[in-house]
Amino acid sequence: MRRGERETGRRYHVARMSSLMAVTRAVSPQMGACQLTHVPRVPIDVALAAEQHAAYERTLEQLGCTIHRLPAGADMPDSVFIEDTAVVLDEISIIMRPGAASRRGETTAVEEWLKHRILIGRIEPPATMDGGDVMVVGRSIFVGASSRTSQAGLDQFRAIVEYFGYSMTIIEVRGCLHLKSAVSAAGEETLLINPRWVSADRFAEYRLVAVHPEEQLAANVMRVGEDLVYSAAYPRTLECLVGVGARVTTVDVSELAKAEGAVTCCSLIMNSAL
Ligand code: CIR
Repeated sequence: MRRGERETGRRYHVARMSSLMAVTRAVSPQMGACQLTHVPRVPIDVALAAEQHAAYERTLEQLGCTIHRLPAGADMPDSVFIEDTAVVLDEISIIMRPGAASRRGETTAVEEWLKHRILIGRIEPPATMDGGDVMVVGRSIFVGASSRTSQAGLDQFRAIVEYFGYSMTIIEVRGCLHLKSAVSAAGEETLLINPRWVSADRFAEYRLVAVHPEEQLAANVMRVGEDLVYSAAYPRTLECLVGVGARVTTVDVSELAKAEGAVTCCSLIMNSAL
């Protein structure tokens, strides 16, 4: 048997070697008091949200990630949405300064975890930036000028990422919370996009898959190696992704969506070599 193979019943599987890490953060008991901008407040079943989050973590494990779950912060209803606290590149992690004041305390534990593994940069006050506004596709970084990310945040972020040789493009976002609510990478050459919220013209060099018109919230998809993780709530758009050859695993994140979260928000994915 080769390394990575294991026998289950009569069939042999090649187990995915764990080369990725996913940092997650537990669902807060106070999640019902989360920030909301574009969706109405409805009751959240926090126990169900925690179950969905655990199933999301198991999916990431099955796709080859080692999970490191940080505990929920006290009085941090939104801390499960760890993506907004840092942007992890191969060379450096940039600690965000979230646009919502209630979320600023979330970065401390994340920085503490990251600083032992990778060089740290920071968005400094009074600038603000949320990680949900940052889409990395290879050496190209697109950053949303949303209500959470200020011009000073864009300027500071540009100085850091251009130093490391990335290109950075600012994208206007309308009608949704973050850039990655409107467009996200389904591959190195393919983006999933809601053209109502972001201009498709800005991404002319990519193959664009548009969300189904009846699924406006469907533009957030997460890459895990060669696989995609996607919300089960958008079956029509899922068909479009499968139609372009994507290998997609769906997860039920209905309770997290009530807090205006989606799949990318709930983890920081990085190479385990870091
Ligand atoms: C917030 O408004 O900050 C949270 N309730 C949702 C954050 C979702 N994060 C993301 O899309 N990256």
